[in-house]
Amino acid sequence: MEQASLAKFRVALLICLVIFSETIDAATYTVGGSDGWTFNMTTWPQGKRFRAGDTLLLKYDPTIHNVVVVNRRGYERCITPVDAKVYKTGKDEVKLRKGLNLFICNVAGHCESGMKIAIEAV
Ligand SMILES: [Cu+2]
Repeated sequence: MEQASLAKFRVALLICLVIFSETIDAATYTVGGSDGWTFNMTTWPQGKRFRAGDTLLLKYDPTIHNVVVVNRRGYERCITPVDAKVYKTGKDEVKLRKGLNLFICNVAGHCESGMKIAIEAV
């Protein structure tokens, strides 16, 4: 292989490795402690660093709770935005987007009791 095409090949290989390593780096985090997605969650997960593409696994009793994707106003005031995505299987996997990812449980009183999380993904 001549020098120039060898260099191109190396660059291409490097790009593939970077893409591949980012893919395998994506992690799954189970939300909460042994009780899973529940009340008083606002300090979870203290000190953990999340990346866009990581997955949150929210485990809970679907007859009692749900998971609603909200905006900042929804998070602060416990309001469900129109057309909000609602998860309700009791074992939901949510992929994090870059920036702030906000979730509440919109069962009456639950968000107000701290059943909400704010996750910053870089
Ligand atoms: Cu709830």
